[in-house]
Amino acid sequence: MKSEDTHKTVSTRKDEQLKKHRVDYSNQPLTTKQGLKINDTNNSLKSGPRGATLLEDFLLREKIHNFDHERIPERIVHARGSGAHGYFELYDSIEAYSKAGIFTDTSRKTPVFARFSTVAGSKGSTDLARDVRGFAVKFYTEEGTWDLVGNNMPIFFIQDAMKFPDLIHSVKPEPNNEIPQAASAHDTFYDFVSLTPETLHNQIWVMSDRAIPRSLRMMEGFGIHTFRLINAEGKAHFVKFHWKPKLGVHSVTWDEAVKISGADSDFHRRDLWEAIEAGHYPEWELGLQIVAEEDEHKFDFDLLDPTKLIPEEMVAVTIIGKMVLNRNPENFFAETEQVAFLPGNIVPGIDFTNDPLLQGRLFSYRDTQLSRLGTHNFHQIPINKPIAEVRNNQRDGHMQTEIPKGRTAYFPNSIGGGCPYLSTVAEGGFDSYQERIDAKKIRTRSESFNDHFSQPALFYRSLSDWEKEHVISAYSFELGKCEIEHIKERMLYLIDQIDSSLAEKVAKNLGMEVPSSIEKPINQAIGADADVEAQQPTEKKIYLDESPKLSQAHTTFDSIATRQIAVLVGNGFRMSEFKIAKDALEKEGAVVKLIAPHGGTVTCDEGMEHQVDAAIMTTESVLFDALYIPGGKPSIEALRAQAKFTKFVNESYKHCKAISVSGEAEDFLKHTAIIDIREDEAIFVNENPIGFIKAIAQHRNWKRREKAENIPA
Ligand code: HDD
Repeated sequence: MKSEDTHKTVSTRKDEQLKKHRVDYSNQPLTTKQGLKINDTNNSLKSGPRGATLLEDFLLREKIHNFDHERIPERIVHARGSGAHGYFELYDSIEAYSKAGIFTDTSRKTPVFARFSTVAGSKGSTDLARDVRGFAVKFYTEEGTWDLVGNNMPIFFIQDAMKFPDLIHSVKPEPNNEIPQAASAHDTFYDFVSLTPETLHNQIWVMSDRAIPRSLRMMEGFGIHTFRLINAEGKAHFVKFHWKPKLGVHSVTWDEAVKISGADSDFHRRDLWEAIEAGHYPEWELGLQIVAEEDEHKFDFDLLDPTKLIPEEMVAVTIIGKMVLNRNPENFFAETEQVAFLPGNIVPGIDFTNDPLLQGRLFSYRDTQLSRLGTHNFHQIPINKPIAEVRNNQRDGHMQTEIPKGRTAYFPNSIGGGCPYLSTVAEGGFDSYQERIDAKKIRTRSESFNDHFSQPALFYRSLSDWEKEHVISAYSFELGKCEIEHIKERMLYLIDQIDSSLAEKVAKNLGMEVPSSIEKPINQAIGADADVEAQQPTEKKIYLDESPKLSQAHTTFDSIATRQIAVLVGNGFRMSEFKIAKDALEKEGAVVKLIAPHGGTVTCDEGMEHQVDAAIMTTESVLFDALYIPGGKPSIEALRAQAKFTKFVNESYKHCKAISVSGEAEDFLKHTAIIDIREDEAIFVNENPIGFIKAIAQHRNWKRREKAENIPA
């Protein structure tokens, strides 16, 4: 195993390729685009010092012209995103299932570029929107680029790509006034959802904590669709791809999400960037759920239906390798903005299925890059360039940056010696899986896709009590923001089909009754989907009582690495106490930050000056995972003198975070809203840091939540 440090400097083939495109301007003269050195870039060329600017001024024109064209259209969805470079490493060959080099060669370190995103918001919107997160990984494999373009939820809203524009138009800001930004809580979205019951499964996931992750590094990823793996004999297996984060799956509360959006709308982007810069490289293991072709129809749901997951308790996830992200991009636009993911990018050993959502995606992604990146030659942009050699007869067009030699650009040819030539399957030539098809051409939806309620119900049943409470609050918030009564009624009617206790609680918060039936929309011409009553299953299927893997209560709680610990101090804080806590926390990989009444430095009781990480007026408790306050009388007096420190403590308590205090800081706690200092499992008074560390690893003390809810912070 290489050390973490070596990982950072490992030069992968992709990195070598990118290096050729990097430009370094340090110690270099300023020039025009033609390389002409410039002696004034502050003043335009004029007819006299107070005269009009001359058309002749090519320096002015070039500078302004470039500026005028700096922006490209943002992604139609997933516009807000953050990316990083890294690699993928295979633990053991899975040649029984796939012949792909990435899945058979354990000696490889395949370079990757991953981009995480929200879906609905614009490029500059907040990271903490309640939303699905995109989880896209580009593998630069030796046999060609493979893109696994997934999300942090294992299912999707709709079953057929034909409905994607409708889904997105409903969730995006409303077209008349472009309100609300990066939020699903509005009438048009719930109008669509309530008329389209297939959305309900993904919808309830969005109501869960999965939609407000603590960190991009603490979320799962899913390929969602069932794909195929093909082995060297041409035998196929169905597969679903899973990414499992090393740090576990953790989220913030909605109250925090709202406040983080104000305090630091780049919270996730900054967290990813800083973790990589600090050498805490995020890791995910890649897992597979494999299903034999002959078992395709043994499930209570259709494997081709992207609104269904295969519970891990029914088909276990086999871990086969890991992805490590160890390098931040050099330039956001060149890399993170220009990267183009295409679900159609596959390599021999991996193939598609007939999932109708996937089939439509195979068109959309290539197509959209044309309006985003402006040319079909986008594969030549450094971040998109494969490490496998590209040689074909596809020529010309905007921004062709290569100079293909020779007279021929067609196949077959004899003048060019028949080159570039074809490869047999044995030589690595791609060969589509030969699926037998015997069917009528028909525009319809398979009946096997019809059950829209069993899996949302399974999801809800599988959640812990605190997760269920969050779902109830989320529905109440989202529907509470809707203004049109019949939309809320239809939603309550549908939620009732998922779980009647859930519907009742949401209805109570809305001040409404759960309807026992609903009126059909006035205009029946809007399509069969709109007839939600007709889509009710005769009976909800219960193929599992619960699927514990769906709940975040069963995730990993064994590390405090990269957790941000706020330490509140003023001048005169007690160094001996602080040192014990700091050393213990940092030994476990946590990041300790000093927050003081002012910026600059604070002096401890031993006379040493300490750099302040944030003045209290520039920060908020929601940006931290836990709180420690050392003693020292003058320090505590300074904290008590500024109300925001008390708010900081109250809020940390409200959000169920671990809190540790020593010395006189106990008195400070007594002046806050915390009432049960000695009874709370995650509050520590003058204790050694072991318990505090364990409590931070638990992420939150949800047992406190009832008391915490009443804290007016
Ligand atoms: Fe999509 C971007 C994920 C269905 C059309 N999608 C995009 C991105 C992710 C996903 C992560 C951002 C990639 C990046 O970081 O650049 N999309 C999904 C998943 C889906 C899905 C997991 C269902 C399982 N998408 C989907 C459908 C369509 C699209 C059905 C169209 C028929 N998606 C697009 C797009 C985007 C896109 C419009 C916008 C920017 C881009 O492709 O490059 O083509």
